[in-house]
Amino acid sequence: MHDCGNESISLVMNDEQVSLLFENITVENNILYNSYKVTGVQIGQSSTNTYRNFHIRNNLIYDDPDATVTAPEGFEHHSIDIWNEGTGTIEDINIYNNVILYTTYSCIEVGDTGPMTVNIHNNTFYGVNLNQTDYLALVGITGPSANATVINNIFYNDSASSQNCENIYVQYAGTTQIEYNLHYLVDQNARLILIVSDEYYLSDWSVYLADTGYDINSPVPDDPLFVDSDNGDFSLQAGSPAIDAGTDLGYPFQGIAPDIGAFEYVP
Ligand SMILES: [Ca+2]
Repeated sequence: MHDCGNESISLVMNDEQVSLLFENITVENNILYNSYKVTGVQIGQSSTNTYRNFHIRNNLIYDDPDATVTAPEGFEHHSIDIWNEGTGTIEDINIYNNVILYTTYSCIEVGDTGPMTVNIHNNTFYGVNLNQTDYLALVGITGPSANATVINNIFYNDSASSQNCENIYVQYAGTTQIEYNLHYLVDQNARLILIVSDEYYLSDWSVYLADTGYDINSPVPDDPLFVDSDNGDFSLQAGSPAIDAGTDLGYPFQGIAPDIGAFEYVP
């Protein structure tokens, strides 16, 4: 699915006069690219509905890294956008085993004011569109009532230090859990993490762990060693620091422990 005029996949119930239950949705095994607003999946509402038990998995979502077009009309151009402007609950939203490439604003945003529970697990985030001048982050948790877990993900960030596109931005101190992720910055001077207004660079790695309690069990940032990222192969080479470095979240795995990222290394 590609070059859509708005979102590729939109899971939105809005402006209803009654409170509805929207549940048990799976979006899997899609290739989604180059859309006008949200390239991958949008999940949102501005009312009193309850959303629960969504699974967004095994999708490849990407934009053209060389595109010069910015989403117009003030749109934020996310790869996956989850927002709750209402008072209903968006809960048990599970985003895992996806590969998201060359985002133009953020790979995933969890935003707006309503309550949300979102699990971001075992995804591979790779690269940004370097022609853009405004980014959120690879993953942005920007809702004051967002309850997110960000675990077992690879962040391969090639943005320049001048672009302020960190791997993770958490706007409000709260209940976000960040663990067992493998971070990598091509530009070692780029901003790694932004928590509320505290920014951390690679040289601050141990300070970041001590200050926030995030990523304490994550490997030291390093190149994940993809097999052939130039040709779209984001599986892991032997010797990758992502192999057996994750934590068991209940998904199948090889070897002594789960790997970090979307693909388990098979010897
Ligand atoms: Ca493993």
